[in-house]
Amino acid sequence: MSIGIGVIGTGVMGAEHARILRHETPGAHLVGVCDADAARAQAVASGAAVFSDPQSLIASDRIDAIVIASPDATHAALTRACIEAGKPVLCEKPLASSAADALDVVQAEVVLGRRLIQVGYMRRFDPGYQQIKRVKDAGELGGPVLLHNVHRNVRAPEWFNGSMAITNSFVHEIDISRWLLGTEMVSAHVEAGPGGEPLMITMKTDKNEIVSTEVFVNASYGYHVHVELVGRQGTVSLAPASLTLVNRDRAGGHSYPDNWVPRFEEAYRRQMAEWVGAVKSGAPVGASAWDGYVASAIAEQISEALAGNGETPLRYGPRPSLYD
Ligand code: ISE
Repeated sequence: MSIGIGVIGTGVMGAEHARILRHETPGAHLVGVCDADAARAQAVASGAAVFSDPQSLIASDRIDAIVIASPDATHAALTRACIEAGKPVLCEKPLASSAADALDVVQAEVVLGRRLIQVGYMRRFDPGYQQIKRVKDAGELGGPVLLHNVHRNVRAPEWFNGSMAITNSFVHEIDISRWLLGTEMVSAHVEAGPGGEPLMITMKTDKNEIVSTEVFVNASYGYHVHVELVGRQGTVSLAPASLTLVNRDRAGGHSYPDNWVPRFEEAYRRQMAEWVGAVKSGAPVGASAWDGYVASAIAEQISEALAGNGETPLRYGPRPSLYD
């Protein structure tokens, strides 16, 4: 049976999810889309239905599961509406724009007693990150002591405001670092460079590992994400994510994409395929609502620290057994 999917939000990510669903996801089909900009929704629908509002899309009996890719501030209310309708969701990160709203989503799922939410922390499906996790879990490097992350964008998206370098960009490193190391973050320190960026964020885990991250959302030269895991007997890092090396103008090297869509193309494709598989089997994969809450809670506390003295212990509520 093919799963009928609705996509809420048809900006950069909604359009990409719709494309992947239409052309690259066996076992699912795009039923309809909706967006505050009706013309944009129409362009992405190309033949699928265009719903006038998210509520009617969620309620449609032709739609079995929903992808949420609307602005960050709408995620929590829309995921709660999907939980009320009993429909599975792949929600773009972050799960919510505040820790309190993310916790409301977790609580709604706990009341339901069933996991319906997967948060779109797609790096968990990237072949490079997966290989790093395999090497680390096999114990080939000895115990991990340090994880260095680099997160550089060409320029901040035009819709960035306030502390979105933390709540929208750095949340990726919070999630992937927790996933790679399998430990929980307990404290953080943040500093900003001249004029406010880049940000340098250092977290400590409950096993005393150090997680350092540079977040530079106006780095100009290309979209560049990097990580190196340092163990007591060796290190493993991502290789340049380029298929070719070009020699030209007396220089040689690999190229960088303009943004995250080409860089994480394979991760987005695998994420969608595995989510559709999970919808069918009922066995969840990827980042849970709890993971989404922890990422947003840490991001919020680090944003507050940036406005203060830069240091913060990290606190979150107890994890419900639904997420064990
Ligand atoms: C964007 O929203 C993403 O999710 C990208 O993966 C990230 O690298 C970028 O910094 C965010 O703004």
